[in-house]
Formats: sequence, C-alpha cells, structure tokens
Amino acid sequence: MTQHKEHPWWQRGVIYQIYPRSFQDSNGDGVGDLAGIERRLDHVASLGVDAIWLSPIFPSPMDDFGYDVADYCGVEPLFGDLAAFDRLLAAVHARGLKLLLDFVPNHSSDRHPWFLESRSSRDNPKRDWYIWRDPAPDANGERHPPNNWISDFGGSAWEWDEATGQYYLHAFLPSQPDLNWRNPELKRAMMDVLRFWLDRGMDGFRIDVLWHIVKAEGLPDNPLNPEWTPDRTQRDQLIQLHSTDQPEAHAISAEFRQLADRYGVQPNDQRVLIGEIFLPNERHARWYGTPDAPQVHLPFNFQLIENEWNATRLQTMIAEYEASLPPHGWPNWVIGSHDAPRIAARIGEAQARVAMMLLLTLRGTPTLYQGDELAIGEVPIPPDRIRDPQHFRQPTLNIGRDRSRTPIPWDASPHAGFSTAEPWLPLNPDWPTRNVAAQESDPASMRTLTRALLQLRRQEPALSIGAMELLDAPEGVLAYHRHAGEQRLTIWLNLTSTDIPLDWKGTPLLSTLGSEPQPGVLRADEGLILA
Ligand code: TEU
Repeated sequence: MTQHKEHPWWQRGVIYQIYPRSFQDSNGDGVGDLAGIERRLDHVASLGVDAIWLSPIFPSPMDDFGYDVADYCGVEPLFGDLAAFDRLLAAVHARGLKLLLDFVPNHSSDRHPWFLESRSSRDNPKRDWYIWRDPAPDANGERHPPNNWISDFGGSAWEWDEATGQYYLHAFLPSQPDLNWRNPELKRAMMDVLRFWLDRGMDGFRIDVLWHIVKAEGLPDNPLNPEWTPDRTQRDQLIQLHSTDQPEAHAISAEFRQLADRYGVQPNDQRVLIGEIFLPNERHARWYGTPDAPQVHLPFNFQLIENEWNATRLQTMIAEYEASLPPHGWPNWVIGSHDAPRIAARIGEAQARVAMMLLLTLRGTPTLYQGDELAIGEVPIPPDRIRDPQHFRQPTLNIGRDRSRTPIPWDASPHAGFSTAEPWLPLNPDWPTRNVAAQESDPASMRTLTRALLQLRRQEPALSIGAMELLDAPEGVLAYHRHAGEQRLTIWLNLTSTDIPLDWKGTPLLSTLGSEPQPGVLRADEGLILA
C-alpha cells in the first residue's frame, strides 16, 4: 500500500551534533561558544543537514563538561548568555534549520541551588529532590553504602555526606547527584524547565541517559554480571536491573511527549524528543511507547558504534533492529558522538567514507557528529592535556573521551581558526591539511562526499523516507534496496579493502571513491549508490 501521510521533518531530516566547547571560539579563551557557533552556521547549512543538537550549554562547573548542570534555565557564561542564545536560535531558524537542546534530567551538578538546599539538612523541603539513604552498617557496626550499585564512571554510586549522616546516589560523578523523579515537586520543576525552553522556541531535545531516570522502589542490590572480566568497566560488574529501565521512567517519557506534542502537531512544526537509550533491542523498542501513549520519537540507536565493522554482523544487526521496531516506530542511526571513539580512528578513513554512505542511506534519521564530515581520526592526547573525568575514574581502561572532543579545524591559520588562544584540547595533528577550508575545495574530501550524500538524500525520497530491503551479497559486502514510488536505488558497500567481483547493474549516482565505478567489480573500500 502506498503511504500518503506526510512525513514530519524529523523523519526526513538529518541531525548534526555540535559539542559547543569545541566548535568555534569567538572570545579568545580557547573554549567554543554560542557566538562562535552562530558565526559558523554557514558550514552547517552548506553541509545540507536539517537540525542541530547542541550538547549542554547551561551554567556548569564543567566537572563533566556541561552534563553537570547548575541551572537548567540559564546559559553558561563561557558560552554566552540568554541573549546570545536567542540570537543563535533566530539565526538557525533564519536558515530553515531546527535547534535541539540537551536536557539532562537524571542528575544535576552538586552546585545546583536545589542540591545545596537538599544537602543543607535532613528536613530541608528539597531533601527528597535527590536520593538520600542511611548507611547499611555491617556486623562490626561499620558504615557501608545502602546497596551495591556502581557508578557508570566507576566506584560506588553512593557518596557519604558527613554533615547530615546519609549517602546520596550518583549514577555518574559524585558531583552529579541523581534527581528523585518520584518526588512530585521535583518532577513539576523539571517539566517547567522543558516548558521554559519550548516557550523560547526550541524544536526539541536530546534527553541525556533517559533510561536511568527512575530507580526501583526500595533500591535493591543489582545482580552480579557473570560475564564480567577485569578489562571491562566497573559498571559492567553488575546488571543494572534495578537502577535503570523502570516502568515509571517510561511513564515520565510519555509525559515528556505529551508536553512536546502540545507545542506542535504539523509535520514541519513537531517538537522532537531523542532519548539516549543504551539497552538491548527488545528493551530499546519499548521507549517508542504505544500509538496511544507515545514516548520519544527517536530512542538513539548506537548499534553501528557497538557492533564489529563486518558486513555479515551488520546485516544481521540491521535486520534485527528493523524487526524490533513497533509499527509506529521510526528508525534512527548514529556513528559518532562526544562519547564514542571517532569512526575514522576505529576503521580508517577509507572505510569511514563507506560508513558515511551507510549512515546516510539506511532507513531512518541519521545523526552526524561534528568533525566526522572531515574524517578526523585518532587524536593523541598528551597526559597533561587529558580532561575527561571518565578517564580519571578508571585510568587503565583507555576509555577517555577527549579524543572525540577536540576542536574543529577550520583552516590553516594559527590554532586552525578555532580560537586565537591555545584550545582547551589539542587539535587533530593533521589539522594544517585536514580542515574545513582545505576540504571545501577538494573534490575528493570527506566533506565533499558528505555534502554529495546529503544532497542526494534530499533529492531522493527513496533515501529519506523510502522502504528498505536487505539483499544477499558476497562476503564482505553489505547491500540493500531503498524504494519510494517508482524510484528504486541499490546500495552496495564493500566493507573490506580488497576488490570484490560483483556484477552490479544500474546507473551509478555516487561512489565513495569519487572515480568512475568499474563494471564487474566493487572496488576496495568502495560504496556505490545505483539507480
Ligand atoms: O552518556 C551516558 C553514557 O552512557 C556514557 O556513560 C557512555 O556510556 C560513555 O560515555 C561511553 O564512553 C551521557 C552523556 O552523553 C555523557 O557525555 C555524560 O558524561 C553522561 O551521560 C552523564 O551525563
């Protein structure tokens, strides 16, 4: 049956993630800011994306670089102020783009006034806005945390507060205390935060660690993970059965959606909610909710990041993911973020080009991370430049995230045009040649390929909203059809660096290699779109 329903912008569109500290500095302090982003909007618009998601811009002590929020309704002075924000929003809208903020509901900073009040005494009215518990004494009367929960950054998830003689819960850093969503006043205050930004004209939110926001009643111990080995993070020692993915979190997620839907129902006017969800397929799909009680529009799907770069593996994963979607669920894909290693560092630049073609031709909304359009690869971070708290909590595991957060290299001028001062993190070592300006004028660059893919995606409904059908393919090759109406496209992706004999047919629209495709072969590292 043909579908006549008009697809909303967030189904047709492509999202671009900006990490504000590292996009463009405008005031010479080595840290990016809102005015800098505004100055570089042409780059974003000319790529051909539809929406920008900004990682947190709120006042923050920056212990976790903005994911520790000290005021949900303000702007961090390093980044600017509310007036600068309003200017940026207007400039984004003037270019026909959408703007999404990062909502961080699971925890605040320990310097948020709410927490300062909460920790001031046991009978403070905001005490219950956070999760406080008495110690669990052992047989010798020694003090222990209330349960065995482990922070996602390592170590106990409980911090002792000497002054009031209780522990508080923190799923991340001790300076990121978890908020108590079971408290109706806290919940109301956080819904007010969403209203504050929606009223200002936001087009939606990416919601940080959404699956964490409610914990099981009684806070029972989490079961041990029998598969844990010491090379894995401490978090993985336990299965987060009671600390995450609770029914009450789904109910709140449905309330977020109700609120968002009140702000826009037209296809081009809907306010989109993207939930950060790390869960296996069967639990992941539940975050779409039901047609009667929808939850987030797009529960982030990180499986291209999590799975081995192997055609057979990816084909199975894509099929399983598609099969897990509820009828009203729209797919989405991600290959990079401020948390994950750079795709070009992981699989090399030649395959990163194939990955870009995959990301932008799969069925579903893609999110593109800043810098991946330049194929920034591994950036060595000298020990004295390491900033990421995740590294410092478990230094032997090599899980520091700084290497994906390095500044955007704009041109070959000092500090790559990012700043007039030394940037807060080092630049990619090849910045004098790998930068936006250089790639703009290079027909063979990753940026040129990304633009061509985005342009094709915009032209061809088969790519943006069409159906998808996985194809049988030779070993090492991932292949699928995309079709809409009369148009049917075929995508062949060689996930290896050897030529693979292949009798492809059709009119080539784009090859990741730039040059003319050759009959009878899918060349090493070649991705091909055929009409
Ligand atoms: O990330 C949540 C999350 O799951 C991370 O712990 C992720 O597993 C890890 O960083 C991978 O290396 C979100 C934000 O994206 C992250 O930047 C924050 O540090 C975290 O929440 C706490 O707010």
